[in-house]
Amino acid sequence: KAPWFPRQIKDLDRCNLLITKFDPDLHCDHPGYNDSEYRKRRAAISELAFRYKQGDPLPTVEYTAEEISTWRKVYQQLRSVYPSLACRQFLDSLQQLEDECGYGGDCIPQLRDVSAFLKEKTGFQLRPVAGLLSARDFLASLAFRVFQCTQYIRHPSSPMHSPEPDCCHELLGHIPMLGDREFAQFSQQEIGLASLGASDEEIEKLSTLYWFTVEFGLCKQNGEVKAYGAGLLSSYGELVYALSNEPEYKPFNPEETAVQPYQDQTYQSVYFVSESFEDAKVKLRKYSANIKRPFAVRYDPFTCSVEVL
Ligand code: H2B
Ligand code: FE
Repeated sequence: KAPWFPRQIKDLDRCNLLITKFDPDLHCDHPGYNDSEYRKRRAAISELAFRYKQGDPLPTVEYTAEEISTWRKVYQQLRSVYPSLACRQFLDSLQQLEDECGYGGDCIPQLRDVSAFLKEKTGFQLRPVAGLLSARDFLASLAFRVFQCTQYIRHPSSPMHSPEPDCCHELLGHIPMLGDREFAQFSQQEIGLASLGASDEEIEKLSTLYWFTVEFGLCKQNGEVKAYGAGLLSSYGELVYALSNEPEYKPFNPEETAVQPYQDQTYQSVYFVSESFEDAKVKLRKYSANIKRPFAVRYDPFTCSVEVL
Protein backbone atom coordinates (compact mmCIF):
# COMPACT_ATOMS: atom_id res chain seq x y z
CA LYS A 1 0.00 0.00 0.00
CA ALA A 2 1.31 3.42 -0.97
CA PRO A 3 2.28 5.79 1.85
CA TRP A 4 -0.12 8.65 2.60
CA PHE A 5 0.36 11.75 0.50
CA PRO A 6 -1.31 15.16 0.25
CA ARG A 7 -4.18 15.40 -2.26
CA GLN A 8 -5.09 19.03 -1.70
CA ILE A 9 -2.95 22.04 -1.03
CA LYS A 10 -4.52 22.25 2.45
CA ASP A 11 -3.05 18.84 3.26
CA LEU A 12 0.39 20.47 3.27
CA ASP A 13 -0.47 21.54 6.83
CA ARG A 14 0.23 17.90 7.66
CA CYS A 15 3.54 17.76 5.77
CA ASN A 16 5.60 19.15 8.58
CA LEU A 17 7.94 16.41 9.75
CA LEU A 18 11.14 18.16 10.80
CA ILE A 19 14.58 16.57 10.75
CA THR A 20 16.55 17.90 13.69
CA LYS A 21 19.92 16.93 12.25
CA PHE A 22 21.33 20.46 11.96
CA ASP A 23 19.23 22.19 14.56
CA PRO A 24 21.32 24.63 16.67
CA ASP A 25 19.70 23.36 19.88
CA LEU A 26 20.94 19.85 19.33
CA HIS A 27 23.84 19.93 16.96
CA CYS A 28 27.04 21.07 18.66
CA ASP A 29 28.79 21.95 15.38
CA HIS A 30 26.14 24.55 14.58
CA PRO A 31 27.73 28.02 14.83
CA GLY A 32 24.78 29.14 16.98
CA TYR A 33 25.03 26.26 19.47
CA ASN A 34 26.64 28.33 22.22
CA ASP A 35 24.65 31.47 21.54
CA SER A 36 21.43 31.40 23.53
CA GLU A 37 20.24 34.74 22.10
CA TYR A 38 20.58 33.38 18.59
CA ARG A 39 18.74 30.20 19.49
CA LYS A 40 15.92 32.16 21.06
CA ARG A 41 15.57 34.31 17.95
CA ARG A 42 15.62 31.31 15.63
CA ALA A 43 13.00 29.60 17.80
CA ALA A 44 10.74 32.68 17.71
CA ILE A 45 10.89 32.83 13.90
CA SER A 46 10.32 29.08 13.67
CA GLU A 47 7.25 29.48 15.84
CA LEU A 48 5.65 31.60 13.10
CA ALA A 49 6.07 28.64 10.77
CA PHE A 50 4.68 26.11 13.26
CA ARG A 51 1.53 28.20 13.61
CA TYR A 52 1.08 28.76 9.87
CA LYS A 53 -1.89 27.20 8.10
CA GLN A 54 -2.31 27.04 4.32
CA GLY A 55 -4.00 30.21 3.10
CA ASP A 56 -2.87 32.40 6.02
CA PRO A 57 -1.02 35.55 5.01
CA LEU A 58 2.72 34.90 5.09
CA PRO A 59 4.28 36.17 8.33
CA THR A 60 6.64 39.12 8.09
CA VAL A 61 9.73 39.36 10.25
CA GLU A 62 11.26 42.57 11.40
CA TYR A 63 14.94 41.78 10.98
CA THR A 64 17.49 43.31 13.33
CA ALA A 65 20.42 45.46 12.18
CA GLU A 66 22.76 42.55 12.89
CA GLU A 67 20.69 40.16 10.77
CA ILE A 68 20.59 42.64 7.91
CA SER A 69 24.31 43.08 8.16
CA THR A 70 24.81 39.31 7.79
CA TRP A 71 22.50 39.34 4.77
CA ARG A 72 24.38 42.24 3.21
CA LYS A 73 27.73 40.44 3.51
CA VAL A 74 26.32 37.32 1.93
CA TYR A 75 24.55 39.28 -0.79
CA GLN A 76 27.46 41.45 -1.80
CA GLN A 77 30.03 38.73 -1.84
CA LEU A 78 27.89 36.34 -3.86
CA ARG A 79 26.51 39.01 -6.18
CA SER A 80 30.01 39.91 -7.31
CA VAL A 81 30.75 36.40 -8.60
CA TYR A 82 27.33 35.48 -10.02
CA PRO A 83 27.89 37.04 -13.46
CA SER A 84 30.79 34.71 -14.16
CA LEU A 85 29.63 31.57 -12.31
CA ALA A 86 25.82 31.37 -12.36
CA CYS A 87 23.68 30.04 -15.22
CA ARG A 88 21.73 32.39 -17.45
CA GLN A 89 18.30 31.51 -16.02
CA PHE A 90 19.50 32.41 -12.54
CA LEU A 91 20.98 35.72 -13.62
CA ASP A 92 17.87 36.77 -15.57
CA SER A 93 15.61 35.99 -12.69
CA LEU A 94 17.82 37.64 -10.07
CA GLN A 95 17.84 40.78 -12.16
CA GLN A 96 14.04 40.79 -12.12
CA LEU A 97 14.00 40.26 -8.37
CA GLU A 98 16.29 43.25 -8.00
CA ASP A 99 14.17 45.38 -10.30
CA GLU A 100 10.73 44.32 -9.11
CA CYS A 101 11.00 42.74 -5.70
CA GLY A 102 13.41 44.84 -3.67
CA TYR A 103 16.35 42.40 -3.79
CA GLY A 104 19.62 44.04 -2.77
CA GLY A 105 22.03 44.31 0.11
CA ASP A 106 19.97 46.76 2.14
CA CYS A 107 17.13 44.62 3.39
CA ILE A 108 16.16 40.99 3.66
CA PRO A 109 13.25 40.40 1.28
CA GLN A 110 10.00 39.34 2.99
CA LEU A 111 8.50 35.97 2.05
CA ARG A 112 5.19 37.68 1.38
CA ASP A 113 6.63 39.88 -1.37
CA VAL A 114 8.74 37.11 -2.85
CA SER A 115 5.79 34.73 -2.90
CA ALA A 116 3.65 37.29 -4.74
CA PHE A 117 6.46 37.77 -7.25
CA LEU A 118 6.83 34.04 -7.90
CA LYS A 119 3.11 33.48 -8.09
CA GLU A 120 2.95 35.89 -10.97
CA LYS A 121 6.02 34.51 -12.78
CA THR A 122 5.60 30.78 -12.41
CA GLY A 123 2.68 30.01 -10.10
CA PHE A 124 4.98 29.00 -7.25
CA GLN A 125 4.15 30.22 -3.77
CA LEU A 126 6.02 30.09 -0.49
CA ARG A 127 5.13 28.58 2.82
CA PRO A 128 7.14 29.23 5.98
CA VAL A 129 8.92 26.23 7.49
CA ALA A 130 10.66 25.87 10.84
CA GLY A 131 13.76 24.03 9.64
CA LEU A 132 14.92 21.05 7.63
CA LEU A 133 11.94 18.95 6.56
CA SER A 134 11.81 15.25 5.80
CA ALA A 135 12.52 14.62 2.14
CA ARG A 136 9.05 13.15 1.60
CA ASP A 137 7.23 16.17 2.99
CA PHE A 138 9.53 18.63 1.29
CA LEU A 139 9.21 16.99 -2.13
CA ALA A 140 5.44 16.57 -1.80
CA SER A 141 4.94 20.32 -1.45
CA LEU A 142 6.63 20.88 -4.81
CA ALA A 143 3.78 18.93 -6.43
CA PHE A 144 1.51 21.86 -5.49
CA ARG A 145 4.02 24.49 -6.61
CA VAL A 146 4.63 25.28 -2.99
CA PHE A 147 8.16 25.89 -1.80
CA GLN A 148 8.80 25.48 1.91
CA CYS A 149 10.98 28.33 2.97
CA THR A 150 12.89 29.05 6.17
CA GLN A 151 12.76 32.62 7.45
CA TYR A 152 15.53 32.84 10.07
CA ILE A 153 19.08 33.77 9.08
CA ARG A 154 22.42 32.03 9.68
CA HIS A 155 24.63 32.87 12.64
CA PRO A 156 26.62 36.13 12.20
CA SER A 157 29.90 34.32 12.93
CA SER A 158 29.65 32.36 9.70
CA PRO A 159 28.09 34.41 6.90
CA MET A 160 29.58 32.25 4.13
CA HIS A 161 28.15 28.95 5.27
CA SER A 162 25.19 27.49 7.12
CA PRO A 163 24.78 23.83 8.04
CA GLU A 164 20.99 24.12 7.72
CA PRO A 165 18.81 25.96 5.22
CA ASP A 166 18.29 29.64 6.14
CA CYS A 167 16.75 32.61 4.37
CA CYS A 168 20.00 33.37 2.50
CA HIS A 169 19.95 29.88 1.07
CA GLU A 170 16.28 30.08 0.09
CA LEU A 171 16.19 33.66 -1.17
CA LEU A 172 19.47 33.63 -3.06
CA GLY A 173 19.83 29.96 -3.95
CA HIS A 174 16.31 28.74 -4.66
CA ILE A 175 14.05 31.69 -5.40
CA PRO A 176 15.72 32.94 -8.61
CA MET A 177 15.57 29.46 -10.14
CA LEU A 178 11.90 29.07 -9.12
CA GLY A 179 11.22 32.26 -11.06
CA ASP A 180 12.18 30.45 -14.25
CA ARG A 181 9.18 28.83 -15.94
CA GLU A 182 10.95 25.73 -17.15
CA PHE A 183 12.63 25.11 -13.84
CA ALA A 184 9.34 25.61 -12.00
CA GLN A 185 7.60 23.15 -14.28
CA PHE A 186 10.37 20.63 -13.79
CA SER A 187 10.31 21.00 -10.00
CA GLN A 188 6.59 20.40 -9.82
CA GLN A 189 6.32 17.68 -12.42
CA GLU A 190 9.49 15.63 -12.41
CA ILE A 191 10.27 15.95 -8.74
CA GLY A 192 7.14 16.88 -6.79
CA LEU A 193 4.46 14.81 -8.51
CA ALA A 194 6.91 11.96 -9.04
CA SER A 195 7.45 11.73 -5.29
CA LEU A 196 3.80 11.35 -4.24
CA GLY A 197 3.14 7.94 -2.74
CA ALA A 198 6.55 6.65 -3.83
CA SER A 199 8.31 4.00 -1.72
CA ASP A 200 10.98 4.96 0.82
CA GLU A 201 13.67 3.66 -1.55
CA GLU A 202 12.36 5.81 -4.40
CA ILE A 203 12.17 8.87 -2.14
CA GLU A 204 15.76 8.26 -1.13
CA LYS A 205 16.84 8.18 -4.77
CA LEU A 206 14.77 11.21 -5.75
CA SER A 207 16.21 13.04 -2.80
CA THR A 208 19.76 12.23 -3.94
CA LEU A 209 18.87 13.40 -7.44
CA TYR A 210 17.46 16.57 -5.95
CA TRP A 211 20.70 17.01 -4.07
CA PHE A 212 22.92 16.75 -7.15
CA THR A 213 20.66 18.85 -9.39
CA VAL A 214 18.52 21.42 -7.57
CA GLU A 215 21.06 21.84 -4.77
CA PHE A 216 24.46 21.24 -6.37
CA GLY A 217 23.85 20.99 -10.11
CA LEU A 218 26.17 22.33 -12.80
CA CYS A 219 25.33 22.72 -16.48
CA LYS A 220 27.13 23.75 -19.63
CA GLN A 221 26.17 27.01 -21.30
CA ASN A 222 28.01 28.33 -24.35
CA GLY A 223 30.80 25.85 -23.73
CA GLU A 224 31.35 26.90 -20.12
CA VAL A 225 30.32 25.16 -16.92
CA LYS A 226 27.88 27.21 -14.80
CA ALA A 227 26.10 26.65 -11.51
CA TYR A 228 22.34 26.26 -11.17
CA GLY A 229 22.22 24.46 -7.79
CA ALA A 230 20.94 26.46 -4.82
CA GLY A 231 23.47 25.02 -2.38
CA LEU A 232 26.19 26.45 -4.59
CA LEU A 233 24.52 29.75 -5.39
CA SER A 234 24.08 30.50 -1.69
CA SER A 235 27.56 29.55 -0.48
CA TYR A 236 30.45 31.66 -1.72
CA GLY A 237 33.10 29.15 -0.69
CA GLU A 238 31.55 26.14 -2.33
CA LEU A 239 30.48 28.05 -5.45
CA VAL A 240 34.04 29.09 -6.17
CA TYR A 241 35.34 25.63 -5.29
CA ALA A 242 32.81 23.81 -7.48
CA LEU A 243 33.82 25.86 -10.51
CA SER A 244 37.56 25.59 -9.92
CA ASN A 245 39.49 22.65 -11.33
CA GLU A 246 39.73 20.88 -7.99
CA PRO A 247 36.56 18.76 -7.74
CA GLU A 248 35.72 15.77 -9.85
CA TYR A 249 33.03 16.23 -12.51
CA LYS A 250 30.82 13.45 -13.80
CA PRO A 251 28.26 13.66 -16.58
CA PHE A 252 24.71 13.84 -15.22
CA ASN A 253 22.98 10.53 -15.60
CA PRO A 254 19.99 9.94 -13.29
CA GLU A 255 20.49 6.20 -12.75
CA GLU A 256 24.06 6.74 -11.63
CA THR A 257 23.49 10.05 -9.85
CA ALA A 258 20.58 8.64 -7.80
CA VAL A 259 22.88 6.23 -5.96
CA GLN A 260 25.93 8.47 -5.50
CA PRO A 261 26.73 8.92 -1.78
CA TYR A 262 26.84 12.57 -0.76
CA GLN A 263 28.24 15.00 1.77
CA ASP A 264 26.09 17.32 3.81
CA GLN A 265 28.75 18.53 6.23
CA THR A 266 31.35 19.85 3.82
CA TYR A 267 31.93 20.57 0.12
CA GLN A 268 30.89 17.86 -2.34
CA SER A 269 33.69 15.72 -3.70
CA VAL A 270 31.89 15.19 -6.98
CA TYR A 271 29.53 17.33 -9.05
CA PHE A 272 27.31 16.24 -11.90
CA VAL A 273 27.40 18.33 -15.04
CA SER A 274 24.59 18.24 -17.59
CA GLU A 275 25.13 19.13 -21.24
CA SER A 276 22.53 21.85 -20.86
CA PHE A 277 19.68 22.78 -18.63
CA GLU A 278 17.32 21.14 -21.11
CA ASP A 279 19.37 17.93 -21.03
CA ALA A 280 18.99 17.61 -17.24
CA LYS A 281 15.27 18.09 -17.59
CA VAL A 282 14.79 15.53 -20.33
CA LYS A 283 16.86 12.92 -18.50
CA LEU A 284 15.09 13.46 -15.21
CA ARG A 285 11.73 13.26 -16.93
CA LYS A 286 12.65 9.89 -18.35
CA TYR A 287 13.85 8.72 -14.98
CA SER A 288 10.75 9.77 -13.08
CA ALA A 289 8.41 8.31 -15.70
CA ASN A 290 9.93 4.95 -14.78
CA ILE A 291 9.25 5.15 -11.06
CA LYS A 292 6.87 2.30 -10.34
CA ARG A 293 3.61 3.17 -8.66
CA PRO A 294 0.32 1.29 -8.84
CA PHE A 295 -1.46 4.52 -9.85
CA ALA A 296 -0.88 7.70 -11.80
CA VAL A 297 -1.33 11.23 -10.52
CA ARG A 298 -2.43 14.40 -12.25
CA TYR A 299 -2.44 17.91 -10.88
CA ASP A 300 -5.53 20.02 -11.35
CA PRO A 301 -4.45 23.67 -11.24
CA PHE A 302 -8.04 24.92 -10.90
CA THR A 303 -8.62 23.23 -7.57
CA CYS A 304 -4.94 22.94 -6.57
CA SER A 305 -5.47 19.25 -6.00
CA VAL A 306 -3.99 15.97 -7.11
CA GLU A 307 -6.16 13.47 -8.90
CA VAL A 308 -5.29 9.83 -8.50
CA LEU A 309 -5.95 7.83 -11.65
N1 H2B B 1 13.82 21.15 4.08
C1 H2B B 1 13.90 22.47 3.95
N2 H2B B 1 13.30 23.27 4.84
N3 H2B B 1 14.58 23.01 2.92
C2 H2B B 1 15.19 22.27 1.99
O1 H2B B 1 15.80 22.84 1.05
C3 H2B B 1 15.11 20.85 2.10
C4 H2B B 1 14.40 20.32 3.22
N4 H2B B 1 15.64 20.04 1.21
N5 H2B B 1 14.35 18.99 3.39
C5 H2B B 1 15.31 18.66 1.15
C6 H2B B 1 15.10 18.07 2.52
C7 H2B B 1 16.34 17.99 0.26
O2 H2B B 1 17.62 17.94 0.84
C8 H2B B 1 16.00 16.59 -0.25
C9 H2B B 1 14.66 16.45 -0.86
O3 H2B B 1 16.21 15.61 0.74
FE1 FE C 1 17.83 23.92 -0.46
